[in-house]
Amino acid sequence: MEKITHIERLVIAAYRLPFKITKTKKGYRAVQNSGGLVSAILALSENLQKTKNEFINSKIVWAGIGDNLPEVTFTNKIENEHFDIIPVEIPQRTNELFYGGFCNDLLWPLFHYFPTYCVFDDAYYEAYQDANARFCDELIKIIKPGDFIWIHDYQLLLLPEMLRQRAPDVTIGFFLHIPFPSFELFRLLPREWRKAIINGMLGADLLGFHINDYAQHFIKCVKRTTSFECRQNIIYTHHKLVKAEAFPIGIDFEKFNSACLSKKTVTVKLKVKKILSGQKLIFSVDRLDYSKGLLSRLAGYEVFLEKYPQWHGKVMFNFVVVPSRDHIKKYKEMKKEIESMVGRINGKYSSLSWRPIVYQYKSLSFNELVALYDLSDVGLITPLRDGMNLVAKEYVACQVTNEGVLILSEMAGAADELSEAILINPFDHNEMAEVIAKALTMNPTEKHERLEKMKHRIMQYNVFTWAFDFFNQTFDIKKQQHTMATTFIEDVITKQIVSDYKKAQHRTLFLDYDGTLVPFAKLPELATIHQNTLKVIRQLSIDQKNQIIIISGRDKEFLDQQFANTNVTLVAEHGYFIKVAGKEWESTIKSDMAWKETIRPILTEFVDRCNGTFIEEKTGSLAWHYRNANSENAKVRLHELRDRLAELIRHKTDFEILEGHKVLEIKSGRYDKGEAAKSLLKPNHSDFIFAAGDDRTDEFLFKILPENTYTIRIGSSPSLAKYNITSIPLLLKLLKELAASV
Ligand code: GDG
Repeated sequence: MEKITHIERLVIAAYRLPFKITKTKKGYRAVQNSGGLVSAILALSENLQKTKNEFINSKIVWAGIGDNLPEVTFTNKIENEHFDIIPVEIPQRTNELFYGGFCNDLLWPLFHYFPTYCVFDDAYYEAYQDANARFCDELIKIIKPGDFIWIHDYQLLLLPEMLRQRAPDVTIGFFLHIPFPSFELFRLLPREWRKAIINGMLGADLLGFHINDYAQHFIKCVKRTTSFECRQNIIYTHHKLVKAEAFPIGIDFEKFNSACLSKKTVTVKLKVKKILSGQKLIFSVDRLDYSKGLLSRLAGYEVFLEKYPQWHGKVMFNFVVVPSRDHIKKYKEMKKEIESMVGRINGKYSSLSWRPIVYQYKSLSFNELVALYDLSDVGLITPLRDGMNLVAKEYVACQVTNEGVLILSEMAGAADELSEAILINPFDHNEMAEVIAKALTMNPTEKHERLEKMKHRIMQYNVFTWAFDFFNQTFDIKKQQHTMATTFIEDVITKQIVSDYKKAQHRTLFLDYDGTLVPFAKLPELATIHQNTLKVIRQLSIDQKNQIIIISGRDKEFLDQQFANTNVTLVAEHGYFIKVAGKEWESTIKSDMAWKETIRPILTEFVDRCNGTFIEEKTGSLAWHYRNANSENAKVRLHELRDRLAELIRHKTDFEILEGHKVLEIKSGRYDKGEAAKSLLKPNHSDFIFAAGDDRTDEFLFKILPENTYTIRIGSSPSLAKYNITSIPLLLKLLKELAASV
């Protein structure tokens, strides 16, 4: 598959259109909205136009809900210089239950760690499904081959899979702008909703989160909700790979930075300076929301006023709250509480000539915002939980004429990149008071050094890098999907294999044992080889042109019993031991097995805690089998065990975890089936190579074999193997055909 270097058309799907739609004489006209996502995509579109960038070949399409939708239909063309707009119509009542209900009464508080604010209502969920389906219906009408669909945020978690069902080949990226919570929070959702959300998201090719913690939380939720394999950041769903990755959203650094010196901003700054008349300025701006920590911030500032009377009359806190959702009861109450607290603090500390807090409940113009960022001595940004927080980044970009200090909550995603800010716990009011005092007296050199490092970082990874990084990684995962694609073997391929086999003079066949030649049984020792299968293997192995290699995780004694009196080469314990046909067993490595003493007690503990599981001990490994346990219990324990072992592996390198079918095996880290196969393949010797296996241990084998090998994986999992075959009997049929063909 060739490298994708451009996008034919970018289609954004996000809850709200980036514009309010107004009617004009000529038709409908779109007027720009504000907000984090809109700013980001708008900046991207402007940049593409300005630089005549050919990465995206046509105008960006944006599908979303408009503000006065009843008037707007698809027959009305909506003009806009940046986007082609696709309005999605959702009946008002559905929208209330969907957006006001499921999104803002459930997902928003839950994902921001406010479980007590959550409202669980079946009608909300139905509306959420309905709204996502309506987005899907509209998108399906316009999707063309080559489109890149980029879905945004928690309002549309079901949409990726809905689209995938109806347009299987389309490229879908999804980006979540809020945190993804840990499983402890996520599991509060009813089981059915949880599953639907995870499966819904997994319809995408790439899932983007602000920081790695959120991506890891998501992966953990996938593990606990589905049976899909996850390796590092890749999830192996039934038919494709999906990647979950961190992409910290950036800002248009240049735009903010250069605006500090614009004429309009300078005029605002002069006015503000006059009002300040030498006082230090602390500044914050946020939407009205409980996640932003507004009350806690006021409480911290109050402690500061109490502890540091020397600052009275010398500092002013400009506390700007931008109106948002204030028709909702909880928000209305919060607004009241904020206003009463501001009143109380001002009442307590004000003098005739000084007010400690200047509270504004309004939206600022861009130049006012930039002027206040630049002029302030302290940016006090203390959300209780925030996906990223763009304000913090904008604050840093705007430190141009008066360098200030950023105080930032460690609960904001932005804290990962802005580590030179003063990071605080926003619940700790004493700490907040202390750091305000520290920031107000910080020396200019320290301020400058801290800012420079942060500026450099956000200048490099700006909103454009963010978007292009996302696009490029989507292309990468598409390529990987292609490599791992599941192609079921068909008659024509079988015929080709048989014909190549017949022609060949030196053939090598690698055959895994469990799940490939023999079905799984209740106990490993019961999975013995069937006489008919053995007959085929014998037939194959007596052919002088053939080298038959049974390559298995089993121990050597077991393999000796099963393949007694056959002329096959045996590989036991994933390559720890090899017995070339007609010779004796040899171990391939000399390894120190001291780690077993650490692992054995852990596995014993898990056997005690999970009924039906058992340990199998081999020379080079210890295996925990859970095929006979209740699958729900086993799944939970398996995750715990993986976590425990992962913790140990971080400190040790002498063993590794290998996962097979219903077995987790810990083995010495220096060998695998791939290494064993390499040692058995004579370079350029075989003119026909064939390999069959059923689980991820066989992927090591598939990986190292030459390009022209016929590699086959049993089952439908994505694989490095060229082909998948649905069942063991079908593979045996194929082997029989090979044996009979000469
Ligand atoms: C969500 C996530 C994530 C604010 N007040 C004014 C104003 N703004 C602009 C800011 C900034 C944006 O709005 C706010 O972005 P945040 O990131 O701080 O917060 P959310 O709106 O909650 O955004 C958040 C973000 O999505 C992006 O992924 O970072 O975690 O919750 O750009 O400048 N702009 C103007 N006047 C204002 O009064 N002009």
